[in-house]
Amino acid sequence: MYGISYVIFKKCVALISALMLLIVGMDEKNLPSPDGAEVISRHRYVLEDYYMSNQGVTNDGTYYYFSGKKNLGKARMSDGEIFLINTSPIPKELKALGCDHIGGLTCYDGIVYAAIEDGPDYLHPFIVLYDAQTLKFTGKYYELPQSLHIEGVPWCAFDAQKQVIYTAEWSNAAVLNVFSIDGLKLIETIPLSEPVDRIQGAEMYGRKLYMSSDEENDLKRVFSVDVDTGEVKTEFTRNIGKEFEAEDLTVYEGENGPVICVLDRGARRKSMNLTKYIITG
Ligand SMILES: [Ca+2]
Repeated sequence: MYGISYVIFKKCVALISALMLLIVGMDEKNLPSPDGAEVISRHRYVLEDYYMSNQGVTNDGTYYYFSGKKNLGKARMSDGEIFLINTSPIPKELKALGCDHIGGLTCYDGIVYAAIEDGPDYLHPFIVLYDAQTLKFTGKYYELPQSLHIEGVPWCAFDAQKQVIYTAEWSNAAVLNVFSIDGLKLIETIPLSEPVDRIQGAEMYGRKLYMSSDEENDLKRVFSVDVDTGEVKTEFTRNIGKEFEAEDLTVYEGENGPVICVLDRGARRKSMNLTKYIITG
């Protein structure tokens, strides 16, 4: 039996959560429509869930994996509910180097790969591996070349076909960095047809790397890079507004092509939206 104080506490949290969701829902009831895409659903996260989900997102077809700045969360894709968390995922050796920020996530074959950086000088960019089932640290991490990540490592994305991981610089990235899965060794860099700025996260679908940009205007576009040619394209324009902070994205196979799920931090900085888009051209 739960104690009466625990039951009251849980009921209070549920009430505060419902009120916050109501306020955010009213705040955001007239969001502009995207160009070149259609919104198919939006899931909001507040309170504890906000701290588990305000940076990164990836999926394995059954579960979403989220990162907060210092946390990890796992949710069912069927209802979006976070049911498993890890509130101390950064390995202590990396904390000792000043690493205090988990960014974008990607996953493959039961492993969640997290981009983790230090600050304010960004001397130690890492990719850290977690067990997707438990969210526990696997004991494996790899330091990336600092010369390729002078403003940290904001995201990483797995290419299952080539068995490589991509990263890029935060500001006006001119190339994609391509790392082997075995030991995260730099294989090559792919020149981009045009620079991409303030990319918060990315994920592969087909031969395209989809990217979420936190550009400093209202557009908050989703770009793609053809990883075989480096050709950059605007996939769609979200028009979400500059009061939102665009974060990572993830992509899964829908009935008629990719479903692109983009994380945004709300205008009050107290809620997250995971918005699903389908591309309409
Ligand atoms: Ca991602």
